[in-house]
Amino acid sequence: MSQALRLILGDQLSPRIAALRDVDRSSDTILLAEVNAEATYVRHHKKKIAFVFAAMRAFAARLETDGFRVRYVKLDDPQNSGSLRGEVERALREGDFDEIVITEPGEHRLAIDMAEWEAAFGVPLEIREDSRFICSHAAFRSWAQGRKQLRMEFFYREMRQATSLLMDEREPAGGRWNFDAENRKPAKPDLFMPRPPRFEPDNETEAVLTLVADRFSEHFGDLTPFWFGVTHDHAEIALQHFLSAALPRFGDYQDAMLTDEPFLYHSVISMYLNVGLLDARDICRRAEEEYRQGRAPLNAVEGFIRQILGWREYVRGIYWLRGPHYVESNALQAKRALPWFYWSAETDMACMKAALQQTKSEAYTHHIQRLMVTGNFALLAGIDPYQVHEWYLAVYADAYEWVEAPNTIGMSQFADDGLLASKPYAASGAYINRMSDHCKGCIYDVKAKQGARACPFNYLYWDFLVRNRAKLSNNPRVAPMYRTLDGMSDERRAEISQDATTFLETL
Ligand code: FAD
Ligand code: DLZ
Ligand code: SF4
Repeated sequence: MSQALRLILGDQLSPRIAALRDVDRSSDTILLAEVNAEATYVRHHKKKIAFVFAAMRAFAARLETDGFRVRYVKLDDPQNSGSLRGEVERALREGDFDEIVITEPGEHRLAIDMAEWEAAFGVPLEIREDSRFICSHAAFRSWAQGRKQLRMEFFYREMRQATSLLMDEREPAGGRWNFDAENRKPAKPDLFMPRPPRFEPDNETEAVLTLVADRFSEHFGDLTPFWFGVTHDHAEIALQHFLSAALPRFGDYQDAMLTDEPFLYHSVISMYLNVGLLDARDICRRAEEEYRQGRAPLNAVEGFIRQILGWREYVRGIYWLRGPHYVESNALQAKRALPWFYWSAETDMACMKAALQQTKSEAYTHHIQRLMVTGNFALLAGIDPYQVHEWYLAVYADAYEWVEAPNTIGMSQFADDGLLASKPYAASGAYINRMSDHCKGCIYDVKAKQGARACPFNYLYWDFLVRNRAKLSNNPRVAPMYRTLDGMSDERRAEISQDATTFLETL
């Protein structure tokens, strides 16, 4: 009888994962391995490592309860070879397998390594497509083929039609594809805040926390309090809480920021979804049901579904389409080193401090904090996009390269020359002031344009446009800003350059 070794990665914890299709309980072995190589390819946030290990252990226990044969390798197993390749090799040596079955990984780094395994081990290797994604590689390639621009909005409309999500016959529900124009309200601190459910660590999770504290003490981030769910049941509670308590206002306050409310009306499910504790199709269908049952308005439900059916599927398509060198893109030739305060959170800029402190304590910030605060600052300051990419990959509990890299390199840093974004997401302090309560507690003056007290985002914004004129001035969406810049006096332009130089030298 043939015996298969089925490898499940730390972000593939779904009972319906492709590698488990046709699994034979009596002969096959399912391998999960906590390995140093995966915990350190960037210095992941301690909470992220603890989350992945604890969720892996919980999933392995569930598989065992369901009668599967599981080979689970803990990080502190004395025999642990330290890498996935090493653990597969060791399992093959110690067992009698005539086949390896895996689901494609979420990163070029591992995909390149795994493609060599069949030859290296002399055992047939089957690599299955990851069917958790709604858009297959072939479907994305065929959508992208022959298009000059790969805009998310058009991809998203086709996904709506292909899945029938939020469709009334052949028309989009409510007569429009996109309700974003209604989704830009600043939040007030006195609003009811739904806040995500917090879960007490069980004994196994406590053991993981001890292990991570011991082995990864040098890594970034606060390990405790650890409140993430680690099972499918926990993730389901978090999703249900979001659907009933937060989704109705998700649209309205999607872009808002408040210093003391890290989560606002966001779902805080990306870490669960990305490791397989939740399913993208299921989430979208259930969000639609909230609208159909009259429990959530269309602007909220459409905005939410667009993030998952649109953005999430789209960035994954781009990642695999553009290949392993995409992360090295640097269209704006930005060379400055990542400032140390990205790790320490020691900065006087109140908006940056809030986002960075929250990153350190929660391994989470919401999209606008990532894009318009930490990402915007790195863009304006001309930070090397590869260093920005490594930072985002390390610090968030939901970060895997297939989703992080296009968001950072493309959407946030414009390093792919506009493949993803039709214009750079660059903004002065006025945007942050409009969407948040940060500026009133800041030592900088958001209204001041010049001098030591002026908000750094203000002069950095114009200096960014000056530095990147050759690349950006012909972009029709940026051209109006160049007209404003060109209307400024020489003296004003000199002040901008002086303020920016003085500030950037302090980084
Ligand atoms: P919500 O705001 O509630 O959105 C719902 C879901 O939609 C999210 O859980 C997520 O699955 C999906 N989603 C929303 N926006 C995006 C997007 N732009 N791309 C892909 N999926 C999206 N998301 C990650 O999952 N992992 C990352 O490593 C990651 N890195 C990012 C880096 C940068 C620079 C930026 C600008 C964005 C990044 N995002 C990333 C996208 C987004 O910020 C997070 O998905 C979101 O903040 C997660 O919080 P939430 O679950 O509360 O999301
Ligand atoms: C993120 C992560 C971590 C921290 N540790 C492990 C691990 O020990 N074993 C494992 O199989 N996977 C881990 N992962 C997830 C992988 O890094 C992830 O599968 C790849 O980055 C591809 O997305
Ligand atoms: Fe941020 Fe500028 Fe506002 Fe300070 S004044 S919080 S630096 S936008």
